[in-house]
Amino acid sequence: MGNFNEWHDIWYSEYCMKDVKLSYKVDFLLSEQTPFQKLEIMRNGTFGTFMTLDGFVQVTERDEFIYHEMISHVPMAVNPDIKKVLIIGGGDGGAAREVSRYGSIEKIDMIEIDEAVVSACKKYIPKTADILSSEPRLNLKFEDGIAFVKKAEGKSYDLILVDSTDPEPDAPGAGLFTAEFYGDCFRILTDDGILINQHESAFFDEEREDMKRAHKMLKGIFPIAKVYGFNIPTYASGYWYFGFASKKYDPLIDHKTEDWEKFGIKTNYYNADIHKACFALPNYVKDILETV
Ligand code: AG3
Repeated sequence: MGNFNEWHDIWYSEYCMKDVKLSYKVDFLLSEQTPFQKLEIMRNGTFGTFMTLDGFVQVTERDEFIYHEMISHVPMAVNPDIKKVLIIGGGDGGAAREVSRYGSIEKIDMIEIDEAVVSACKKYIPKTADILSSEPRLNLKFEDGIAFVKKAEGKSYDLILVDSTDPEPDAPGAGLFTAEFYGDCFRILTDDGILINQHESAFFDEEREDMKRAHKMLKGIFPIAKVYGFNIPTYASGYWYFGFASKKYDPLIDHKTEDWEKFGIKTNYYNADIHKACFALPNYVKDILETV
């Protein structure tokens, strides 16, 4: 008789298309229906502990640094004087952790709709979530980000990071991919303001449509609206994008390499060459974005 565990296994699969999936051999740590979404925490030998929301991987211990460095250091290297930061979503804490590394940032308001995400990440993924208990400049509120930006004061933030889920119908992320929401972000950003948003991906059909829609809306609202990419193994196709929208800064013309180096922040993915390169887009992506 062999060891029983060698004779069965449990796999989590995420579908990229109806006929394409990415699977991980897992142990389940948590499976919960919150008031907003299905929250699951699993463990995989290669990627470590990871969280899915409504069946989509959000954060894994192994590759989260890529996403969180890219969402925060790119805007900080364009405007190193950013003082007031707003994070919408980001319940795992990874974005908050990266912006907290700047001693020059004075306040970080974080608006997460789902308290259960924060509790689960504090328990299972302290690598990203520990900061949520220890950072004095952080004001974490559990409320709807859409309602928050609607009532926030004009020109009150230098940087907004929209660290959202996908815009699946009726999911909490859907309202964060609307012209109304981006319009409110524009209003509450200072004249130096920058908006970075989770911008989906260009390869598979569904994400491509979401990406086009987001780009079209941002281009209609902000004088500067670009997208930049990064390699992330656990999101469908392995390559994902952020939007960079601002009132006056161009992410390449206004890239302040030396000022950023002075912060002395050690990174594992982001650097000045990556900053320049990530805005270079393959032709098929240029074509997609030009048609909007
Ligand atoms: N937020 C979600 C990124 C997109 C995931 N989508 C997907 N896998 N289809 C990431 C949260 C990290 N703080």
